[in-house]
Amino acid sequence: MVDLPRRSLLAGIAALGAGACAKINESETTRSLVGAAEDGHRAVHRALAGKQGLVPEYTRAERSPTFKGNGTVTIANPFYQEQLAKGFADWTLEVRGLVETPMRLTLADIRALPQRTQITRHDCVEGWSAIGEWQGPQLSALLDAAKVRAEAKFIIFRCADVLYGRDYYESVDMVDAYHPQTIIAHSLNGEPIPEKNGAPLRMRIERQLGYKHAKYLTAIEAVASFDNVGQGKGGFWEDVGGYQWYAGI
Ligand SMILES: Nc1nc2c(c(=O)[nH]1)N[C@H]1C(S)=C(S)[C@@H](COP(=O)(O)O)O[C@H]1N2
Ligand SMILES: [Mo]
Repeated sequence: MVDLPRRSLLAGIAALGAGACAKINESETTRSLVGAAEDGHRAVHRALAGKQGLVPEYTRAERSPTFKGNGTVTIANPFYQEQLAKGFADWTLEVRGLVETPMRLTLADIRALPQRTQITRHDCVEGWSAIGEWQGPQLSALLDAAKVRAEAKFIIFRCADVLYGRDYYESVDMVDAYHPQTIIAHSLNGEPIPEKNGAPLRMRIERQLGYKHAKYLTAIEAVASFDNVGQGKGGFWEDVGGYQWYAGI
């Protein structure tokens, strides 16, 4: 594990350049992943939406007055509460697994990266939606800086909360991981993300349903399969509730 100072992370991203994203999106890995999709819905959705299709973005006036908290809304653990009280000064996000350069980033590192702001609609399978303005770096920037290995097929999101006795986690394929609207958000409606919505960092994966948007993010892990991850279905609700792993909208 290397604790990369901010400068080397930024230099790494600059060295890879804007072309790195396009290169990965057009790679054989991505094409064969899409071609080999077992799930019919996923294959059709990918074909219709196109690999880089963007979901609609809204105006500030269209934002919901409140953004509901769902699932875990508070974390009892003393370290979390201490960090919450002091603005997450010692919180870190680890990038690990099948990457050439594992990294550990502070919130300051995350805020210093190029930022994307997007006003999008969150859809929960429980039957509610909310529109919010999210800000943070694209996940693709971190993955490019960490240099994901060719054998990696999925990105796992590890979280700080335990729900019904199990660690919450989620995962996406490389198409969603490198999607331009997939960001690691640190702010909601111009303020640091509140505790109920996943402080200090939560995923926004805009072409997927609500349960994929992992809150209380602690680590991002590149893997080749779900064999040794949770119960093997790629996510908390997939493991315990029989939810679909591919939750494309
Ligand atoms: N770590 C973690 N992430 C999570 C959940 C959770 O309980 N824990 N709930 C999921 C569900 S079902 C939804 S709809 C959204 C809710 O996000 P919100 O609390 O900001 O509304 O977070 C998702 N991500
Ligand atoms: Mo949800």
